[in-house]
Amino acid sequence: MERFPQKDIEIIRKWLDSKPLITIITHFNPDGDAIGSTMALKLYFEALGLTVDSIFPSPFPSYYNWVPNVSEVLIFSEKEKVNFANYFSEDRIIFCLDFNHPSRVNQLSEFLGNSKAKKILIDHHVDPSPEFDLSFSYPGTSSTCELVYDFMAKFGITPLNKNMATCLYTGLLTDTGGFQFNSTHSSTLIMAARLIEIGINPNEIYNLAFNNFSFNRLKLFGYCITNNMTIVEDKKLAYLWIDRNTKTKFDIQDGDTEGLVNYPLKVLDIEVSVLFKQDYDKIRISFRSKNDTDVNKIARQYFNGGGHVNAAGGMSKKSLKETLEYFESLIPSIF
Ligand SMILES: [Mn+2]
Repeated sequence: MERFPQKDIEIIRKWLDSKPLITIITHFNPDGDAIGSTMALKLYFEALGLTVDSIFPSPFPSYYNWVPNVSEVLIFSEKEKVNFANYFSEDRIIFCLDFNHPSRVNQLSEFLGNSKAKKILIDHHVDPSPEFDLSFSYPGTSSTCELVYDFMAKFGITPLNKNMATCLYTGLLTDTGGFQFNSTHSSTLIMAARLIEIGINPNEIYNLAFNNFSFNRLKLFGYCITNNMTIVEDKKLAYLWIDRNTKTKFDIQDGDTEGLVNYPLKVLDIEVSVLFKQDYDKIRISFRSKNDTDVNKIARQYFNGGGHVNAAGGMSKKSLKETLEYFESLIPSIF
């Protein structure tokens, strides 16, 4: 499928002609792709002389504080909620990056849902909701960063600079798990090559994005793998859980459990991994697979979530114990 058809590019060109204010918003708990795509597009539009406000619905993990210009992002807080209405006014163009449904922006979903502004979706999650004025939804693509890169190439006018390229590479690298997932296509690697030609430092970005643990985070991973993991060998499945006490014990930050769900997959014979995290009012669930087990389908059907074939998220309003029991009851039929 041709991405960003020329007729749609011309529509956006027309919308941007009068130099409207631009809002860029991404999903809550922003990851490397959400952060990278937001910052790259912000820098690009600013290079075109436009004024851009970028918004994260919740704080970003501190280990991404090196992403170029990320300190300029407005981070939603309940206390300042009224001020955030301004960023959704009718005269704006709103770019929605790396999510497929207004509910993914949490407390800002009302503002976004009710906004009369033109809304443009650029995303790679399946089944986007229909309310966007322009929807560039390409599931199967490595990352929203790859799509933003394509958009910039089509839109043209100003070349990519090193900061934009660093932002884009961050999302490309993290959403493919270091170019390991099925979503790593030739287009993904060609893009990576172009970004290296622009002058990014892939080794440095890799270390900043992946080799950035605190000692507590490392110990937490070790603890959970040792004490809180069940292996179902005949199903090639492992699942782990983190309760609030464990979080307190290791004094971990939001985002520090990121990546733990991938560890069981390091075992040759494990093909699906699931992580249950006890939050204040719910259990957050992460699914990963390294074969064709469609965890998106499982997350959607049983755990109010979704995502991609090999990586998805869901949640449960039951207790941790009940959620685990429910999951265990499903194992014989879904795996
Ligand atoms: Mn993404």
